[in-house]
Amino acid sequence: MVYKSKTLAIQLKKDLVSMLNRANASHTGGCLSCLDIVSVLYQKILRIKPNKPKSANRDRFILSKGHTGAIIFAVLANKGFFPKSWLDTFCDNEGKLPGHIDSHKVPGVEFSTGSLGHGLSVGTGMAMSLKYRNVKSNVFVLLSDGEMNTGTVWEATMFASHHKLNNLIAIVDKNKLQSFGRTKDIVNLDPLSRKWKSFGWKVYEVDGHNHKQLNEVFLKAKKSKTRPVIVICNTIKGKGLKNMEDKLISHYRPPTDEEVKQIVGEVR
Ligand SMILES: Cc1ncc(C[n+]2csc(CCOP(=O)(O)OP(=O)(O)O)c2C)c(N)n1
Repeated sequence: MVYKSKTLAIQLKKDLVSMLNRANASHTGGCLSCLDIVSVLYQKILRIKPNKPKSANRDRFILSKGHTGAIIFAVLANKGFFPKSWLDTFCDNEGKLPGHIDSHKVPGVEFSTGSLGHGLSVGTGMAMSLKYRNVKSNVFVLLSDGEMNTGTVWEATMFASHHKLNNLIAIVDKNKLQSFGRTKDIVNLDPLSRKWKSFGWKVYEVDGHNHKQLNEVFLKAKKSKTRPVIVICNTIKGKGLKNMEDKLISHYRPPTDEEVKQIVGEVR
């Protein structure tokens, strides 16, 4: 079965490498590790409308790992939230799209992030407010593994299970690398799944590049009756660029002209 989200993923990869190369920007690795997750969410799961980005019953998506805003800008442009030409202004001084994700400037962005560790707390508040108002929407928060070294993540984790926020779905892009090394060497998170279970969450673990698994797990997560859900996605930092896969340099280095040519499939 061919998933339409795979077609979107191919386009996103082309747009992403072009954007990062043109802007000479970093965070290639962290964008590529969550590209498949983002493709499945935006193609198959999130209830959102480009012509009504603020509709009351929309699903909310928060990118807690805000340094990888480029991948969300690429998907929002492809979904029609704003013209694709905006992608050519990514990171420009007077451009439409800043380096980190920004809800004040970009239609379809739910919350500005970049200082790591805050997205889950904000998502928890949103989920609680939706429940109080009896709005049947889900809140999805995409976190990086490195940001779980931050204490606020664990406060939100306790709070959400205490309040039985079954409309909250956290997703971890577990690419196992952060800015200065391997997550296991900096502050080890494992056994991650057991930690979240002990905090009262329903936990799923999947291959974060497998669209079938991602689609199925998100559909299951939306049906949770009493508990918040976390989907731990095992991913590869720099996925899809041979010289970057599982390499620390992918955190910093933009795609080269040669890599863009390979991915886009045409001479620029
Ligand atoms: C509070 C905070 N401290 C430091 C940084 C600088 N910083 C940017 S990305 C990053 C870590 C990247 O690793 P990870 O969080 O695992 O993200 P990914 O590998 O998915 O890119 C850091 C420390 C930040 N953005 N926020």
